[in-house]
Amino acid sequence: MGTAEQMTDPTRPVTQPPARTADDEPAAVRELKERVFQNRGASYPETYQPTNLICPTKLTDGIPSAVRLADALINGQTIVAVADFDCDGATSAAIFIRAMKRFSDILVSHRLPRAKLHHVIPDRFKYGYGLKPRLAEDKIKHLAPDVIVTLDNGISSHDACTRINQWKGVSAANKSGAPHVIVTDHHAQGESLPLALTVVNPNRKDCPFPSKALAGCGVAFYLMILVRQALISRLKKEDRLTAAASAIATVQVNHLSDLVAVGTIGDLVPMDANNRLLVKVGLDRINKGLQMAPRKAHQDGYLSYGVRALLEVANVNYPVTATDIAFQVVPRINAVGRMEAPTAGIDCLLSETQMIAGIEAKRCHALNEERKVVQKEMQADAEESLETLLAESDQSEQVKEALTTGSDDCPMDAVVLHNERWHPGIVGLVASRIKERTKGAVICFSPEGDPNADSGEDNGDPDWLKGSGRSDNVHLRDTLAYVATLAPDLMMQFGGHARAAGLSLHRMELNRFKRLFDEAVAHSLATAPLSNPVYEDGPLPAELRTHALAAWIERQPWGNLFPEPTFTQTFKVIRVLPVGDQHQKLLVVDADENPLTHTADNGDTIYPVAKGAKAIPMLWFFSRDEDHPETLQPGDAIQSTYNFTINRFRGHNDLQLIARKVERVGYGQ
Ligand SMILES: [Mn+2]
Repeated sequence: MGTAEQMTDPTRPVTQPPARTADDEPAAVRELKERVFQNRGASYPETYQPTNLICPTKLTDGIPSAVRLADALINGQTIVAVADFDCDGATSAAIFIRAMKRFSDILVSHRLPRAKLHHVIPDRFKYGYGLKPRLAEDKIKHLAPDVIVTLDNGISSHDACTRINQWKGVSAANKSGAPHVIVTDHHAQGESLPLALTVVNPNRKDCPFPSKALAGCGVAFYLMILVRQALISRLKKEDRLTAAASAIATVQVNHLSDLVAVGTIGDLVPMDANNRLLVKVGLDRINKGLQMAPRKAHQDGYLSYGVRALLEVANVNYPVTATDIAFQVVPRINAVGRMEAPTAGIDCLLSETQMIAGIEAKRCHALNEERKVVQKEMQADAEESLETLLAESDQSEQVKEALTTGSDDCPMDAVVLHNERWHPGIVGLVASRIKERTKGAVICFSPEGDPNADSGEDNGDPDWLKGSGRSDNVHLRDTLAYVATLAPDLMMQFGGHARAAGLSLHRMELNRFKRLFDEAVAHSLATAPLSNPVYEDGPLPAELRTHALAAWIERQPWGNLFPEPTFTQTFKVIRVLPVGDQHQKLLVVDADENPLTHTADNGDTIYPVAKGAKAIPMLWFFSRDEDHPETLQPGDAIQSTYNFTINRFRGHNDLQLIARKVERVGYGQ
């Protein structure tokens, strides 16, 4: 179905030829796009020019950090990067290592000494998250670093920084003998900053950087822009090194945009204007790279071997969308840390050959399959616990009714769950699922160590619980900070941001924590509740359902707080086909929003088919089960909220609606 066919569509209402804008876009299409962007606090059109990127020099401590790293590169010093294994941490590390290695290779080719670059990824079960004193002693000290750089972590590494500052004779380059620590992070700071050489973080209290939504990988990317600049100005000052300066100037940091897009989408940071720009540039480069030979795409900085291999194992084809990245690539990287092989994701993203990338991507894929099985069991446990908790609690009648009728909605402001069998790598996902039902703040605790680990293995302290929380109603980190002011001795540590946080707690304190958490959530709800904007984009008239519009939707940088458009309107169901055991495919045709004034014999409201109506398939996932094999009949009128997409399958490109919500409203005629 091409545009030509739509232009001559006889069912299309006869109107004035649509006014054309300067961009040769029909006014109705432009108005629709403007409405979608406006609903998300943006204005259409957006220009995704690199010059619109917020200036890197606005990051407090950005320049001194870059100068120190440039110095380390030029003098062949030892640099150790410390990251986490989640998607943001892994992409941050890959951005840092790949850019620094590129700079270093150029310097070496100009007869400067080679800097030593290492990366350290803590095993979550042994060392917890981020730079910790024990990790520093066990895994970093023996590398004799001159500079330690934290990526996507470090803002709460006070103890580790203090410990590292006391080291003697570790760094030959630094006068004190202790390595310099450069913290790069995006998580909110606590009362004070760690005692590091520099702290680059848009969320440190004194940082004027206007976007607070930058992910860890965004901070790493910005730092690399500054390091490039610092190297150029430093090398230019010495006559014998001006050629090296020119060579460094040819390095384009935006060649790492594929990693920035993956990390930014993966960390679920709000898609503000700056993040949209970063993601859009990355997506465009990924798609351009997909149409090039893998080697050329990797070398020219369009699509790295690692990201390509992850797309391949996930069966994602051109064009790659932000949704594909979020649901296909990110979980495969995240699965790795959760399933105890923390470096597979980073190894994949750092691959310099297609073969290694393929092997590592397959490991990520296999671990993700394993993760799905474990998660399913844990979710069943968590939901059972939730129901017991609800049944025992003195909740409102409304909640009890929701529970007894098996409805998904069980509104609760604060829920704390604990299960000895839960796996510490997955409690966050469980908390997420419970939060979808309660719409409040949820914290799930598991033992700190992996319950399935071999005994005798060093595996967390059995007296401590690891908690992971998600929230829709209050700022979770601030709420935990309030708990800490009520009971300063309670939590060993906590951190996070508005909608997600982690903490560790002695198991004896669980009941006390529950009580204080309830109190803190009530306090936050009264003083600073979080809002959850609802994005509704109204109806999508039949004449606007074109391939061009669907393709435009595919290319936009959708994400957290900037979701893909959802349209709502009334349809008549023409056909209902089961798909697999759980899904259905409907064929629907536009119905009039206004029902007829008379009703059917059985009292059903009757909706006439709309003028200019068109039939279109609608896929409705997870709409059937054993108890409800058929939920709709041909002839039914439904009100549906849906996304508008292109189904690309075996060379066919067919327009298709993906149902998000379907409600039978009557009969279609
Ligand atoms: Mn992060």
